[in-house]
Amino acid sequence: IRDKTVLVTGGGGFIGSHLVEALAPHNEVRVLDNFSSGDRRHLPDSVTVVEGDIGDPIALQRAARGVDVIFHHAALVSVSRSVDAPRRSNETNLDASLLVLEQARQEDARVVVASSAAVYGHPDELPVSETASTEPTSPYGIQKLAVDQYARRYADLYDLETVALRYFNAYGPRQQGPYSGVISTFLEQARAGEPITIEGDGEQTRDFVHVSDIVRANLQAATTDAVGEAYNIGTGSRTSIEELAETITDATGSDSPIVHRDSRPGDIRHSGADISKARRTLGFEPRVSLESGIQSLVDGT
Ligand code: UD2
Repeated sequence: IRDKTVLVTGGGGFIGSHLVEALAPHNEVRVLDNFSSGDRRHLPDSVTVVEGDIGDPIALQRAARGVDVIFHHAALVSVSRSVDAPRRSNETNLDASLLVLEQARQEDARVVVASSAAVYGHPDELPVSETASTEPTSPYGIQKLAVDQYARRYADLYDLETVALRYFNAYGPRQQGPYSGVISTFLEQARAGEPITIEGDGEQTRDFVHVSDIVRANLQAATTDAVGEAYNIGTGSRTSIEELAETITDATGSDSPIVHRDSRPGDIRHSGADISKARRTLGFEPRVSLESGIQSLVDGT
């Protein structure tokens, strides 16, 4: 997209900051972030930063004034924290998302919301399509499902242009910290020469999607005519955690041993996206294979 005024909530975060980078050269970009986990240093100078909570209506109003599109990426992304503190995560992930949708109504702005594979819980089919049943297994998943459904209903009820993108397992540069996902954990362990910790037997599978592919899906969602819809965003292929551990030791040349621990309570066994709807409707095509995505993380390119 070009020559638009856009707001990226959570623009200092992992996915948000990559999206900002893609938007900034051709658009007027605003970021609303409290930098609780995001980082200001990832933002280009041309971006207008509003520092504040996503749940603060005044900050949101200021950040959203006159925008054409809102990309809503501000969230508490930790599934385990949502289990420990469901109300706290609900405030940020659901209550604040409703504020964003309401603000978008005020501005008549399109909204692209970050939904998640977590809406499916234990998928009843593989690969899982958007019409599969949704039975989230965590407060986080419940919150994402509610946002996803609100987005759809705001399109019907108020004629708002909304799109929900259901991300599978995102990875890429700048993903870090305790809730960051298995790829960044394994890479850190491999680099430090520490044991690579597989939880359970390692036969569980995930659909790992590179953040640059997620960014392109967002740009496509910003212009599609097919609004009021949710789209799976993954690659369509699954990798076991065992295979992942081997790919990472190979790519890093690490001599870290691979060890097994207890599996995570409630862990999803298999997760993989049917992306035919996003392909057909958004023109979405993932470009980064897991091998090349990991290689570029290792090389720092
Ligand atoms: C991902 C998302 C989560 C939610 C969920 C939906 C991330 C970081 N999280 O959770 O937000 O959308 O999907 O289903 O993308 N593992 C190990 N060793 C480790 C760390 C993890 O074996 O040191 C295993 C873990 O037990 C799991 C798999 O790797 O089986 C993936 O774990 P994760 O935390 O990266 O992501 P996931 O799928 O639980």
